Amino acid sequence: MKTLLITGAAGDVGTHMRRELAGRYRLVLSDKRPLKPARGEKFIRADISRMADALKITRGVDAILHLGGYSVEGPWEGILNANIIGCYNVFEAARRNGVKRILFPTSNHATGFYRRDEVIDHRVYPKPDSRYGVSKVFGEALGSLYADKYGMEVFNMRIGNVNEKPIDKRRLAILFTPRDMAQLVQIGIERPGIRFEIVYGVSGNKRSWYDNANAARLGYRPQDDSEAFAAEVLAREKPGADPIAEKYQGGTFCVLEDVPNPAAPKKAVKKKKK
Ligand code: 15L
Repeated sequence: MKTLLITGAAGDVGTHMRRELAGRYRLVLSDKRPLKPARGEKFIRADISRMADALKITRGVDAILHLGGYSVEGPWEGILNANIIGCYNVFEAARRNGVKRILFPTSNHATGFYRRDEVIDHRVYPKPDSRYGVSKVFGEALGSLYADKYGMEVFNMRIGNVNEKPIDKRRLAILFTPRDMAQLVQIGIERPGIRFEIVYGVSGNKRSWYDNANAARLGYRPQDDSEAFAAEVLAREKPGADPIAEKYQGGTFCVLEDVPNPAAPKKAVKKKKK
């Protein structure tokens, strides 16, 4: 059984992947937040913005699912530390520790400034919609360098929205159910001959704005389609959304400056003295 490191394992997507991949891989988990490992899992608390930590977590693993990082638009410093420095540290530590295969969850926000009436494939030039999107383009470029220069095997998934159901109209196009993600992740780990690939991490959504032929070529057969929820989602969609957000695939990321960081470690709340 292969050993898979999941960084950012305490987050939502990490939690889904732990459940979906349990029993298929020996799971090594890391996060800067605390996490209670289940039976058979190993947890290492680590801050990937420190190279020593990145070296520690990548030792002795067969593949890495690098979920750790800042996952929304936010202040540059947070993105810089987690998604530029942290991402570099994970790739570099993997190289030094002889780990060849990295699965990099890039994002739909790496191409978020393509219009919703366009269909794009894996060969389009990036058009990030946010600092966060730029950091994902950085990760894709870093993976390209490490594949070409050091022979690493890099599987980039431009992830949509990981959820069981679509939460709004935009997500009808980019829903990515946990079981479809687990299928794509397994292709990324198991498929022989990967050097550098970009695929879209989305379910088989009827309203998709991606031509995901590259994922299909590699064997991806999504089981889910957001269409089953379309009527219900559209009925509750409020009119009058921002016209820029409506026009582009990245939605509100195209206009927002800052949203709360879902991965921020919780601050200890001091109890008031009575
Ligand atoms: C992303 O890249 C984010 O990581 C996730 O939190 C969602 O916001 C998703 O995109 C989305 O576009 O819905």
